[in-house]
Amino acid sequence: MSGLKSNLQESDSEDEPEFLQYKLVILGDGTVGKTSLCVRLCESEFQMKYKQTIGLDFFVKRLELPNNTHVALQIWDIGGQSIGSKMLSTYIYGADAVLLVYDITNYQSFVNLEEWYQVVKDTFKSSTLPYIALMGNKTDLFHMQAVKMEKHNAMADQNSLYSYLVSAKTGDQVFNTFFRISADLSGVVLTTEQVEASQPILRPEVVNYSNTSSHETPQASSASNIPTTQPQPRAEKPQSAVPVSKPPPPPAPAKKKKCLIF
Ligand SMILES: Nc1nc2c(ncn2[C@@H]2O[C@H](COP(=O)(O)OP(=O)(O)OP(=O)(O)O)[C@@H](O)[C@H]2O)c(=O)[nH]1
Ligand SMILES: [Mg+2]
Repeated sequence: MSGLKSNLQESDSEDEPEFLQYKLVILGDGTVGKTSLCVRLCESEFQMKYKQTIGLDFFVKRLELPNNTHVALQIWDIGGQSIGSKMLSTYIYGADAVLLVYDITNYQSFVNLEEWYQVVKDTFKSSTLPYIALMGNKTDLFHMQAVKMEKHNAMADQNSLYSYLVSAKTGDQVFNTFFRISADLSGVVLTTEQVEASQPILRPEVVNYSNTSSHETPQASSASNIPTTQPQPRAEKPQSAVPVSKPPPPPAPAKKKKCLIF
């Protein structure tokens, strides 16, 4: 009996590792780079060739946070064609976090996030919404930016969304964004140094643009969307510490879940 008691006391100890699991759902139009983000995060790779996700795909990413906290992210990569599917709400159901991803060079993919976001709100109805982030991908194509940062920031602010800019191609901000999301979900407070240290060193890649396919150089949806002025100061720093805009208040009580997939 005393052995049991001491074991219980030990498991409450601060030094004891904690294993947590979260369901993270990635939504957004086709070709915005959802699968590429998952592959970059989980396999440290990037494919130029587009392979459409039919239905959905799964990825698992394990991260170690400070304070001996181990997180397993169970990532649901939803195909962009699922927007009209009756299954979509089922996929979103029970998510701890939802990433609304758009392509910064494709204005329509940003506009269409309203529709994806609406499905999330409809799925959770009156219950508390999960952690939701607005994520602009393809920052390596910043020179072809079609979504003004004012628009990005306005959507994030108006809906109290977390806000990130990443590049699945170069890997810029990918790992530390997911590191930060994991910490936010777990209630672990990170210093800027810890976030920056979490980003692996990225090897520069020489790109032969004469061989690039249409997917590598998507066109801005209309000339009027191409920014004519410099982005706002905070928007000019997509390479800096994530998130790019002031985060909304922390999501309703950080959910701690015992992990089943370690
Ligand atoms: N330049 C650039 N291209 C990218 C980036 N991320 C993805 N791509 C390219 O964009 C295309 C679409 O990427 P996917 O990851 O398959 O897009 P998806 O959102 O999963 O698309 P669906 O499966 O149809 O929903 C591919 O050709 C990728 O190589 C990026 O950060 N930069
Ligand atoms: Mg995909």
